[in-house]
Amino acid sequence: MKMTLRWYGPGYDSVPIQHIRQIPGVSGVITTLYGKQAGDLWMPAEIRALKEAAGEAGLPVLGIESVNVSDDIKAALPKRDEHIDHYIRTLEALGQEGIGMVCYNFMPVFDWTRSDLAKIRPDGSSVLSYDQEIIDGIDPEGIFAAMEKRSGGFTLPGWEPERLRRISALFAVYREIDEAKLFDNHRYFIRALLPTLRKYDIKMAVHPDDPAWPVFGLPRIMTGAENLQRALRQADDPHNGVTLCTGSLGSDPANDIPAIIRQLGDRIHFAHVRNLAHHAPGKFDEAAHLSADGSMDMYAIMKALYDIGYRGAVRPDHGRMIWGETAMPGYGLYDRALGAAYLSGLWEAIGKSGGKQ
Ligand code: DNO
Repeated sequence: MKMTLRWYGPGYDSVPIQHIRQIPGVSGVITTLYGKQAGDLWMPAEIRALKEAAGEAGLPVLGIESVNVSDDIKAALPKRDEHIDHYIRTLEALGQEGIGMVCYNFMPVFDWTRSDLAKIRPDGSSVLSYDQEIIDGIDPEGIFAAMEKRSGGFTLPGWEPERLRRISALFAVYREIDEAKLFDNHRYFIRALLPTLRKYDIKMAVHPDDPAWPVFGLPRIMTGAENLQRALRQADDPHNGVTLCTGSLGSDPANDIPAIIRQLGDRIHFAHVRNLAHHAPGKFDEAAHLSADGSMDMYAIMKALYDIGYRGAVRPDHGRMIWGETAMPGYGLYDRALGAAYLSGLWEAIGKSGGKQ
C-alpha cells in the first residue's frame, strides 16, 4: 500500500504540504480542485498546476478525491449528458497527467453528515460525531447552517454553499427517486465513462455513503457489502471499483469490514482508514485511529487489506482536533499524522510477523 494524506490544495488547506511531507511513510497526496462545482469541466492547465504544487514538495498526486458527481447525473436531470461529457473530458485531462485514481460518491444532495463537528472529549480533544436523534430534529436546510456554524470558517468537502441554493428543488426531485432508480442512474454514469477509464487506465472508486443509511428521507445505496457488490456489477470491469472507507461503512456495526475487504478484493482502489466509538444504534463519535480508542479492530482491517495484496493508496481519515490546532474539522495535521504513523506501524508489523502479499 501507499500511505497518503488528503490535501485540499493551495489556497484551501491550512496544512502546508511541506508538513505533510514530514510525516514518516507518507509517499503522496490525494487532492482535488477544491473550487470546482460538481458538473464543472476541469482544465488541463489547472490540473497541471495542482500537480506541480504537490510535486514541489516532493509528493506525487496519487489520486483525486473527489471529482464530484452532480445531482443532474445522480437524478437524471436535463443536464445529465452535458455533465457526463464534462466528467469524461476531466478524466481525459487527468489521464494525460498520469493520474490514475478518482474517488467520487453517489449520495443525493448531501455528502457525509454529522450532528456535531467539534464534540469535546474528556481529554480536551474534539471530534466529529453523529446522533440520529439530533439529525431527526433538524430540517435539511438547517443542517447546512449547523455544519457551517461549527466548521471554523472552512468550507467542508461536500458542503459547498452552492448546493444550498437548489436544496428545495432537489428534495422535490428525489421524492420520485428510489434505490432502484438511483442504481439505474449510477449504471448509466459509470458505463458512459468506461471507454475513457480503459484508455487512460483510470480507476474509479465509489465512496460508501456516510452514515450508511438514508438521511432526510433521501435514498442511499452505497451502504454495505451487498449494495457495493451490486455497484461493481453495474459495469463489470476492473476500472469500476470502490473506496473502502472504514468510518462510513463502520457507521453501521452490522458491516463486517474485514469480511467486506476480502469480498471486494482487487476492486478496492482506495482506502480511508479511521476508527469510531459506537454508543447506541445511530449514535457514534469519531475516535483516534488506535483500536483501543474506539469500537473498531484496526489491526483486523489492515490485516485484511494486507491479505488481499492491496497496493493502492491508503489515507488516515478524519482526525481529532488536538494540541490547539485550528483546521477544517476532521482534517487537521496532527491527529492524522498520528493515524498515518500508527497504520504504517500496523502494516510493518503484519508484514514482519509473516503476512504474505
Ligand atoms: C469527508 C469525505 C467525503 C468524501 C466524498 C467522496 O470527509 O470522506 O467528503 O471525500 O464523499 O466523494
